[in-house]
Order: sequence, then C-alpha cells, then structure tokens
Amino acid sequence: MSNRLQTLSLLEKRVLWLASWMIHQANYLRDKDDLDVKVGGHQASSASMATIMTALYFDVLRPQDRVAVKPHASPIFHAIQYLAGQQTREKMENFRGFKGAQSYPSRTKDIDDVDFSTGSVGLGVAQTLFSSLVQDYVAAHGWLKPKDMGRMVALIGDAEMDEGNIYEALLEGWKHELRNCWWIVDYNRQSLDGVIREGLWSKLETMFRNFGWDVVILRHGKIQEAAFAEPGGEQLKQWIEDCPNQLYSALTFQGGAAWRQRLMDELGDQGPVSRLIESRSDDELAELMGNLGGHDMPSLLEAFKAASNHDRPTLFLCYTIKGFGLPLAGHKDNHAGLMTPDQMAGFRDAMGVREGHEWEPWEGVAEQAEQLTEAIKNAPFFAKGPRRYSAAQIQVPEALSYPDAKGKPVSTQAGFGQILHDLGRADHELAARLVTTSPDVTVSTNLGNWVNRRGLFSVEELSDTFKAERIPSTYKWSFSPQGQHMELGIAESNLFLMLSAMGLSHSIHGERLLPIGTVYDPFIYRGADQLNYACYQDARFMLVATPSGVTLAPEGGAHQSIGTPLVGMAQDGLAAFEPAYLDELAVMMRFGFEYMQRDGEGDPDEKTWLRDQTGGSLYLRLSTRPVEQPQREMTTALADDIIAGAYWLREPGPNAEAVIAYTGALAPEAIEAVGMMAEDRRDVGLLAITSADRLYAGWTAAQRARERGQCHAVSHVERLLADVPSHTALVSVLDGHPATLGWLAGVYGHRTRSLGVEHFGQTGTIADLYRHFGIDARGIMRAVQSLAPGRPIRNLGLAGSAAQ
Ligand SMILES: Cc1ncc(C[n+]2csc(CCOP(=O)(O)OP(=O)(O)O)c2C)c(N)n1
Ligand SMILES: [Mg+2]
Repeated sequence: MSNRLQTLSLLEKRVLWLASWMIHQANYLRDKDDLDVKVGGHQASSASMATIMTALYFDVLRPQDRVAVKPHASPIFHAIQYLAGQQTREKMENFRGFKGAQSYPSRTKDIDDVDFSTGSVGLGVAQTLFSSLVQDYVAAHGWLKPKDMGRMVALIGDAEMDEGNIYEALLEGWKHELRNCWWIVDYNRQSLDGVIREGLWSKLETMFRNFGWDVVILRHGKIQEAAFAEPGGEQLKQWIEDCPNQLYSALTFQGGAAWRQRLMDELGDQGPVSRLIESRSDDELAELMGNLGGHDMPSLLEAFKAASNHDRPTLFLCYTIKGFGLPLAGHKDNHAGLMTPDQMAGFRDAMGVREGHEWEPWEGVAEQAEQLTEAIKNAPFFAKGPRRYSAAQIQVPEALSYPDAKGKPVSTQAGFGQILHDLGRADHELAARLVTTSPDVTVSTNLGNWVNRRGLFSVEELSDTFKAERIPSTYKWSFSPQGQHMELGIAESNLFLMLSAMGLSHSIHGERLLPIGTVYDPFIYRGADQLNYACYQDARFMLVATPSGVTLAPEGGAHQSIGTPLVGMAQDGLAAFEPAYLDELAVMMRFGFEYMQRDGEGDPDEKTWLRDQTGGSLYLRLSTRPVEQPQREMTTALADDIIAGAYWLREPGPNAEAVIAYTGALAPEAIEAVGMMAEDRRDVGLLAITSADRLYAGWTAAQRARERGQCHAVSHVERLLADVPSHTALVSVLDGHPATLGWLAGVYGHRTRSLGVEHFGQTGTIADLYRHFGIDARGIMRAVQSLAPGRPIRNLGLAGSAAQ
C-alpha cells in the first residue's frame, strides 16, 4: 500500500470511529436514563459513506467545491470536520442535543462549514444542481473567475433517488447545460424499511446518460478485481453480479464462514473458482466479498480524479454495504440499528481505542499522528479554512417608482410588472443584481416587460427567431450570458430550489443576487417542502405569488388558494405581505430588497417587536383584480405602518360601533361596506392589513417581552387598536382562510367575526364568488349587524349591493 493510501485508510478508520462513538454516546451515555430517546438511522447509514467521504474531503475536493451530505451521514461529516479542527468536542459530545452537532448537516445551526443543509431527502441533491446553474450565472456576469468555479457535489442515499424532485431537476439541468455537478450515490441497496429493487443501477444509468451525464459505476474494489484476474475469477465475478441484493446483504451480515458455505454450495467442485475460495481464510473471504467499489479507496480516488479532468455532470454509483466495518453491516433492519454497548466495546478494542480516550483525535494511531495531521493540513479542501462568504450590501433606492394609475383601476400583479419594468430601465446596481425566475408563468405573472428589457440568461447566445424573422411579437426574448431571467419549466419544485440556490449566492459564491421568483399562488403547495428548505438554509429571495384566492375567479376553481396566507404566517424565515394598492407594493418591494440583505443579530425593534435585523425572505401575495388606487402621498409614517403590517385607512371615531379589517384585493368590498353602513353605524373604522404575518409576529413578540419583564413593550397592532372602544365590533375579511386574521380577537378581546374562504373549487365571476363566500360588502355588513346589533343596516335590506 502506498503511503498516501495508508494515510487515507488510517483517516477513514478515525472518521468511522469518531462518528460511531458520537452516535453511541448520544444514545447510551448522554441520554442513558431516557431509553425512549434512542435514535437510530445514523450508524449504519454513516458507515456506508466513510470511505467515500474520506476520499473526498481529505484528497479530492477543493475549497471552491460545495457538498450536500446525505442526512444520515452527518456524523461522518462532523467527524471529518472535527479532525480538521472545525468542529468542537463539546458539540460532538452533544450530538443531536440542544445546540450540539445537528442530526442532519445544517447550514444555519451547525458551526462546521456545512455547504448545503439536508434532511428532507432529495432536496439537497437538487440543490447542488441549481447551485451549479447559479454559479454559471454568476461567472457569466463577470463576478466569478472561471478558476474559482467549483463542483457542486451531492452525496446521496440510493433510496433517496426515489424522490421525484431529483428528476424534475435533472430535466431542468439538461435544458441549462448543467456542468460542474457530481452526484455520488451510496449504492448500499438498503433503504429505511428494506432492501431496494434489483437492477436499479441500470435504470439510473440509462436515465442519466439520456440526460447527458457521465455515469461511473464503481462496483468492484481492487481486491475483487485482482481476484477476478485469478483462475476461476470470472466465475466469481459473475456470481457476485448475479447475487440478489437481499442475499448479498444477509451474507455480509453473517460474515466469512457464511460466505464460504454459500459460495461453496454454489461454486464448489467447479475447478479453479473453488480453489480461489478455498485458498482464503474466512476473514480474507469476508474482506474480498466486502471489497465493493464504494469501500475501495484506490478505486474511488481513480474515479474521482478521472472525472476531475472535465466539467461534465457525473453520476457515480458506488456499491457499498450499509454498516460497513460494523457488526450490523448488511442487516436489513440496520437502518435504525445501534451497536449494543458490548458490540461497541468490541469495536473500540478492534480500533485500538482505550476507554476514556474515545474523543482523542489520534487515539489508536498515535505513531502516525504527525503524518495524519500533516495530511489534513495539506488536504486542498481545508487549505482556506471555513468557506462561508459574505458580499457587500447592494444599495436600495429611497423609494421605488410605481406607475401612476391615472384614475384607472390597476391590479397588484400589473403593478408588480411595472415596478420591475421601471427598475429594469434604471441604471442602478440594484437592477444589475436582480435576477428573476419563473416556472413557465413569466408572462402570466407580468414579468414579460422586465424580461424584454433585461433578457433571458443562458450560457450561450441564442437569438429570438421571431425577432430575426421580423414577426411582430410583444416579447422580444433573446438568450445571452448577460440575461437576467432564468426561465424554468413548469415544475414548481425547481422554482423554490432555484430560489434557494440564487438566494445563497452571496454565501456560496461570494456575490450577491437579489432573486425574485413568480408562481401562481396555489402552487406554493407544490413546492412547500422546497420553500421550507430554502428558508431553513437562510436563502434570501422574494417570492411573488399571483394570482391568488378566489379572486382569480374565472381562471378556475382548481387554482383558488385558501391556505397560503397561513403558509405565509407560519413559514419561518419568510415575511409575508398582501398589498391592496400599488404604493403599498412599492414600499414592500423596497423594504424587501433591503430585508433580503440583512444579516444582523440583535434585539427586536422597539416599535414592532419584530426581529428585523436578521432579515429573511419575502412572500408577496398578489392579485389580478384591478382595484381603484388611492390618491395619497406616501409618507415615512405610512410606509413604516405598511411594513409593520397595518394602517388605518379610516380611523374609527371615539364611538365606533364597528371596525372592518381587510386584506388585499377585498379593499373595495370593505370600503363599500363602510360607506353603505355610514347612516346606521357610527364612526366605523377601516383597518388596512398589509401583513397579517408581521402584525401577528410583532404581537406575540411583544407579549413574550412583557412576560419576561419588559413591561413597556407594545406591538403595532396593540397601538393601532388601543383606542378602539371595547364595545366595538371587529370584522375581518380576506380572500383566504379566515383564521389568518381570527387572532385579532385576542388582542383586546373585541367581539370579532372573521370572514374569509373555507371552500374552493367553484368557478364564477368575482362578484359571484364573493357573494357565495360572504366576503362581499353585504357579507361584511351582515357580520357587523349580528355583532353590533343596533338598528337594522338599511342597505342590507335592499335587493343587492353595488358589488353584485
Ligand atoms: C422527504 C423525506 N422522507 C422521508 C424521510 C425519512 N428517511 C430518512 S432516511 C430514509 C431512507 C434512507 O435510505 P437511503 O437513502 O438508501 O440511505 P441509507 O440510509 O441507505 O444510506 C428515509 C425514508 C426523510 N428524511 N425525508
Ligand atoms: Mg441505501
């Protein structure tokens, strides 16, 4: 064995030991009194990756390469980082514990230079593909030198390859001429519940080749290859290749004697192959049969190096054994399996580790400590220390211009398109850093004019044939490396992963992008896990969802979104807004571009009690409904209120009998209702809610602050409602689930009725549907009448309201 191989093999041994110990002590020692907390899933799954990850991190990878590590290989990752001095013993000891090393590698919660979070299988895989496309974008815009471009690497469980989002990404990658992407499959043929289907590898191989990927299959290690070259070796090779996954796993678990018996039963008395088997001891036989490609350092190094000479996307299928090197190797139940304390003691002895010295980096290999330290120091990947970049903040103008509606009704969606179009015309750094993306709804979400201005991105120049042929068309779309719109196919999953990749550009590529993605609001659910994942990674983006609610009426019942305002409220890391008017939208977008760039720590804002210093992403829920625009000046105070979540469009008088709190496209109904009740209900107030999410978050934060002794804490909603008399009825209304604003009742205990939409699926005109769901002016008045009795509201008695 060469020196290099010997060093790597010792490192692998240390990595496997530390990872196994970390899991063991978390289950048996730290939490020993709580038998229920034992969590498997890591031990066997990690062991399967030890060789591959040792090869990558200590030899193959360069600092600019980025890796998504399959969730259950997290202990191996932490162990590698620990040996490299980038993870602490304290966090290792506290694996899975509060503020300890995380169960699954986490960009936001771990300290050890995690490139991409994982956990929800499949997402980290696709994330590497999109990060590679974003890297191409950043390089094509001249912000990244070709020599600094890295490979985006995913380490994948074979069962993980069942996740459909991977294949949606694969197709998108092909369209965008993906390069610099390696997907390395830990082909241990075991999933969580069992053993995977025979022949999966050949399906993967043809599929990936079909999409233009190189496929490298690492089936046999060098020891096996050498044996195959012996007389009778061909027969052994054939036997191994024909062996069903279940049987291979079972024999691996049983060990050398079982291998011998089975092999002799099937290959005995067949001349040379029998001698090949007989000439080996049980241990040698077990070593030979376990020498699959994914556990063979020389084969792995060779394959990775060969692929380093080009930038084609490459799939590596590495045959492995789940639990390799541990007593639970190969057992089909091993996913949740843990080594028993006795097994662990045996393993410790075999590793040469003394009791009480388990955490020492070079325990058991003291003689080679210097050589190993040196090897890590020289490993290219660790040469530059942690690789978490930051990028300067892009200045955001004082205000964004928005179109003058000239007295005509305009929808927030149309306004969004025009605000972006105006930005596209500006020679401003902000405009240069904007990048838009959309899953085949670019035109229908009003991005068309922006794209006309700024062009579509592609690595290669591609002209617009219609333009070249002089065929008139509204959209002049040519592709170029300078383009600023990344067009996606219909798969919404890809939109969110693309936003995740774009929104991490400052941290991954050191160059800030301000991504905006558009989608039809109901299809947020299609990519909800991806959206959650993007937020979990702290990617920064602006999600513009339109059209929304039942207001898209004639577009079809299937597209009506009810629950998305609740998604906006509940999604951590996402500030959700729903404007009614263009001036509000311009304020929100301006705030958004700044908010997306914030990265401070600190105390909540004294006024809103929101954690605005840390920043985050945005979700703007827009509408296609044209709405008459207010004539007003946007003051700083109004803009602040819009961002805090609400303002009085009409302040309630001291004797107010009712307050109508509305959101978004229902502004006209709320205004109409207030007008129609004027004669019968005194001093009715009209509260415009621009962000139920932030209004609510500020309220809960202020309550928390008061409970902890900051008695002066008052939230925005508390301030707004402070002077509303206790007898006043509060009616809230939005085109979404009524629970979104239902909590307003809790602020001061006003009698409240929350109107909204609870069923969907019916097509009709806006008026039909508003009437049907009781969110029209009459519905609002009915609610007021029942909450604030008084004399009958005369306009309710009339046959219909003007909205109908
Ligand atoms: C989206 C999602 N669904 C389910 C799970 C639960 N889960 C974790 S690992 C796993 C299967 C693991 O099999 P494989 O990918 O082959 O990895 P191995 O443990 O064999 O390395 C499952 C179903 C998950 N983490 N994410
Ligand atoms: Mg597996």
